[in-house]
Amino acid sequence: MAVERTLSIIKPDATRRNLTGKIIAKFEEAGLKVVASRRLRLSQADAEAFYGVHKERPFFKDLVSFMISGPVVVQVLEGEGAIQKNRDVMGATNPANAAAGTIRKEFAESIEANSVHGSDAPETAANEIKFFFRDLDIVG
Ligand code: IDP
Ligand code: MG
Repeated sequence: MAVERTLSIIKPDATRRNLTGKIIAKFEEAGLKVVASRRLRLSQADAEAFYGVHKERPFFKDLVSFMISGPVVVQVLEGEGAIQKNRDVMGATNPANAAAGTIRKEFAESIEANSVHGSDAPETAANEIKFFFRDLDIVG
């Protein structure tokens, strides 16, 4: 399988509970390598643009409010099949449905405050990485 890059976001519910290191350890244990990392606070415009694909969904407004409620850690993860591997480590969107050992099963508070974001396909991964990082900021 090819080496890929994917975008991860450690969400405000997780930074608030000081879980950044525990979550990064899960990525590293799965064979994913952090090749770029930055802590920041999203503006409302940033969050609306990033989640633009969901703007017609009933949860959009709440999701944006949640994502700007505290700092996030945006990261590029690299590895064999990184996009799917990251999704596997994250677990299902709703922690009630997430498999044992996944980040969302262990750490998520709710279907909204579910601790991590991960790109879902090669094209979204490329676009989401570009949203936060310049090529120069990514060092494999
Ligand atoms: P994903 O993060 O597992 O890819 P998406 O369907 O892309 O899930 O949804 C994006 C984010 O929107 C979720 O991670 C979660 O924070 C939030 N979300 C998704 N579905 C719901 C819902 O039914 N209620 C509240 N928030 C939701
Ligand atoms: Mg998604």
